Amino acid sequence: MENRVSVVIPAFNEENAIGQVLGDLPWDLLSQVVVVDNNSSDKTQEEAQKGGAIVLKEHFQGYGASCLKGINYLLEQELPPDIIVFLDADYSDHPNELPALLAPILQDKFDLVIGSRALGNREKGSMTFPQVFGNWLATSLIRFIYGVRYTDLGPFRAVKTSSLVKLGMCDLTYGWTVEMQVKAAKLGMLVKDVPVSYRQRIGVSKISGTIKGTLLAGYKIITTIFKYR
Ligand SMILES: Nc1nc2c(ncn2[C@@H]2O[C@H](COP(=O)(O)OP(=O)(O)O)[C@@H](O)[C@H]2O)c(=O)[nH]1
Ligand SMILES: [Mg+2]
Repeated sequence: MENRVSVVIPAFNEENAIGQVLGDLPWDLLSQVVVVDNNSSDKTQEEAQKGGAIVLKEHFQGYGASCLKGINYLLEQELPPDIIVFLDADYSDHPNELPALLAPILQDKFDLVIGSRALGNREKGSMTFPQVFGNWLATSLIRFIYGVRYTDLGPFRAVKTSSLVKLGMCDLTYGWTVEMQVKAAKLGMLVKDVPVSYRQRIGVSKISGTIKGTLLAGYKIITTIFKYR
């Protein structure tokens, strides 16, 4: 397999973080880096352009909608990537750990590799208690219902493009990450968790840092697990 790798980064008001995320990516391994700006009211778009990314705009407010926008753009290219990597725009993930996510796909033919914060080094305060508990609950339910062991629903992940297309992703908001994992489990794809580091974000959290975001995300994640069983 050739290894053209592209990156999709959904971003909503991350002007102080996105430049650092882009700066730490291993660009020599990548063909295209796409930042999907989701109605940011700050300078996210300008900072992403300065950092060398292709910037797309998604008007429907949602994490999944933004990821889908990035995927569709990459699929329309003359030479679409073989692998697509997703990560967050808040500098919580460590972009220089990207090669560890690629290795299982390149060497061992895995379809989907999840960067697991549960297996890796988590900076104190980088995840809230509901987030840690929610990930444990969600991964336990997935193990029980689908028989596949995941340790996290983390945002930093790599997937073979051909497998991603087979998943037919459709969640437009918070169910995005778990939808990918349960569909991969259901289809019997080869999936693997690898440890990744996680640190306190730059700027303010829009999801886990708010009660509304936590409740909406938790509800969406649990209902998504049951939806595809
Ligand atoms: N596209 C898009 N991205 C979002 C939205 N809300 C948050 N994000 C991005 O999703 C990532 C995770 O959001 P964050 O606020 O850090 O949530 P947390 O990690 O759960 O605390 C960050 O890169 C955000 O910029 C949204 O409505 N649309
Ligand atoms: Mg975050």
